[in-house]
Amino acid sequence: MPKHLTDAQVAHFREHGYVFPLRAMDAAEADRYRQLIENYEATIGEDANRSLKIKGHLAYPALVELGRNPRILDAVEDLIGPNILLFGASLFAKNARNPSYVSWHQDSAYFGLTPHEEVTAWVGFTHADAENGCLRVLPGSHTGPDRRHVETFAADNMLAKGQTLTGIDDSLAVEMPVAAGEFSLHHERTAHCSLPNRSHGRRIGFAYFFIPTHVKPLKGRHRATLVRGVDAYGHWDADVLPAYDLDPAAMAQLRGAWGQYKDGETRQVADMAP
Ligand SMILES: O=C(O)CCC(=O)C(=O)O
Repeated sequence: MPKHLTDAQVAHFREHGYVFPLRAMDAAEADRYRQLIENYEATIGEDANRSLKIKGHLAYPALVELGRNPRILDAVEDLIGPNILLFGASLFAKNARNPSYVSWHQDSAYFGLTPHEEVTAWVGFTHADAENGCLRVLPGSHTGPDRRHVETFAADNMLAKGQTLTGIDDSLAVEMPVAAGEFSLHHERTAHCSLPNRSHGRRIGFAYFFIPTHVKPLKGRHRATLVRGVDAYGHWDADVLPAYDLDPAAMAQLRGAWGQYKDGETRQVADMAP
């Protein structure tokens, strides 16, 4: 019997590559996470989107803890089994009345994992809806291969390389609205995007990237954190977790991973030598 999802939700995910909305925490707790992000921005003096990426959760013990939230992990376990690694997390904060958007893309094209069993939990620190630019998915796209992305580096694209899938029929998109404290799940191969925030409020979500322990990196060794069960495979080294807010050792790992990604060392799977 599933732990959080219904049988119908598991079947929906398997067939369509996404499921929502699911409750992780109440709205007041979600608002405390929003405050955390905004306090971080006040401390560093810039938009947190510029730095809380790829391993953004390593900035704060509270963000690592959210990656262990039992309601999120129960739902993830229903899809990928009881032995779970968290290998990354990224902030996606869209300011009010702002042109920033996320183009159609597949996470799998850049995650460099095998086999393809990663599941992303997108957690709303505010509500997200059609007006403020919630996540949109292309149902059934998770069954296809990793497609080549055009790297546009477009100014308002929130993705580091402006990576874009071409030829998607946008009329088939399904919006995934969530309330503050709710989350959605999507498969790494599910094509997804989001439109600009046309509302008067900020839209903030944190995306957590989970894999079963048998999944390994296509190239080299990387770091992850065992968040549930046991790791009988040892494909990953352990993350340097923060002992306190903005712990320099954890921040160095965060910056290293983000730097490697955005400065071009991370290639899309289509461009990787066999
Ligand atoms: O929050 C968004 O608008 C996009 C999120 C995204 O691309 C992801 O969670 O993989």
